[in-house]
Amino acid sequence: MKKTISVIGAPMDLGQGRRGVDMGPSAIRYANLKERIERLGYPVKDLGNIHVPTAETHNIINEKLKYLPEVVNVNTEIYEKVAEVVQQGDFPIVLGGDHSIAIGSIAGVTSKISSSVGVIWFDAHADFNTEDTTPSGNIHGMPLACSVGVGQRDLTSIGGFSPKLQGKNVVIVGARSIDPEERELIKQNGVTCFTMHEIDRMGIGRVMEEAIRIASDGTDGIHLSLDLDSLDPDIAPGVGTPVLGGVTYREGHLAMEMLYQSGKVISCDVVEVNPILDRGNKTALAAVDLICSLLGKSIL
Ligand code: NNH
Ligand code: MN
Ligand code: MN
Ligand code: MN
Repeated sequence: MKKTISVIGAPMDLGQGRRGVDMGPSAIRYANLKERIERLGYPVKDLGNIHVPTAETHNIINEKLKYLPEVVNVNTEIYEKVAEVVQQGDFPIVLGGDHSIAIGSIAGVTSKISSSVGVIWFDAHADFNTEDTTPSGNIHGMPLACSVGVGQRDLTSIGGFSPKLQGKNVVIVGARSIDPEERELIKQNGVTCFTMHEIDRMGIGRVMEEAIRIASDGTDGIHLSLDLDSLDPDIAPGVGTPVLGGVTYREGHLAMEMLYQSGKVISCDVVEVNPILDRGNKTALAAVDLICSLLGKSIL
C-alpha cells in the first residue's frame, strides 16, 4: 500500500509584495492535482486551506519584517497541521502561497522525526536573508535561514524548537539571484548551493546525485521545497519574481525522478504559483507535472 498523500493549502501572500499568489492552491487544485496523484496509485486526502488574513485588513509595522505577526500565526497553524499529517505516517504536500510557508511546513516535518531531516531547496533564490540583510523586508526571502535557526526569534522558534535543520544537510539547487550579504550567511552556515552555473557545468544529473547524498547523510529523510521560480520563466511565467536562465522542463523532471528513485523524500512544499501573472494555468500545470514525477510517474 502506498503512503497516503495529504494536501494542505496555504494561501499565503503576506510574505511578499505581489497580489495573486494567495490563489496558488486553487490553481494547483484546478490543474487536477488530486486525480493525477490518485492515478499513480496513492490515496489522496485534501485537508483544505489554512486560514490566512487578508493583507488589506492589516498594517505593516516593521518594514524589515513585513506582516511578521500574521506570518508567525499562519506558520504556527501550518506547523500544527503538517505535524499531525507526519504523525499519522502520511506524506504532506503543502501548496503555497509564497515561500514563507516553508517555515511552518519544515517545523511540522522535523518535529515528528526522531533524528534529523535534510532539505533540498529548489529555487532561483536562496531564501537565506534575515531582517538585517533583506533588501525587501519580505519574509519569503528568509524561510531557509529561519529553518537553520538564523533570523528573528518568533520565526525561528515556530513549534517551540530551533534549529529545525543542520546547515550541512541543506542543499539549494537552481539559484541565480542571491543578495550580497545573503551569500555570506549561506557560507557561514555550511549550506551547499548548486547554482545554475553548476547545473550547466555538471549537468542536473550529477548535481542531484550530490544533492541527494548531502541531504540524506545521517538524516531520516528529505524534505523538498519546490519554488516554481526555479524553472525558467518561459515554462513557469506565473511567479512573482521570475529570473532568466532557469531550470528547463526536462531538468526539472529529471531532478524529481531522481528524488523519487532515491526513496528518501518524505514531504514537500510547492510554492510561489501566481495565477494572475500566469499564462493560462501553465505554471500550476507544470507544478502538478513535477509533483507527479516526484511521486514516481515514469516515462516508460
Ligand atoms: N532575495 C530577495 C528577497 O529576499 C528575493 C526573494 N524572492 C523569492 N524567493 N522569490 O524565492 O527579497
Ligand atoms: Mn485561524
Ligand atoms: Mn523561494
Ligand atoms: Mn524564488
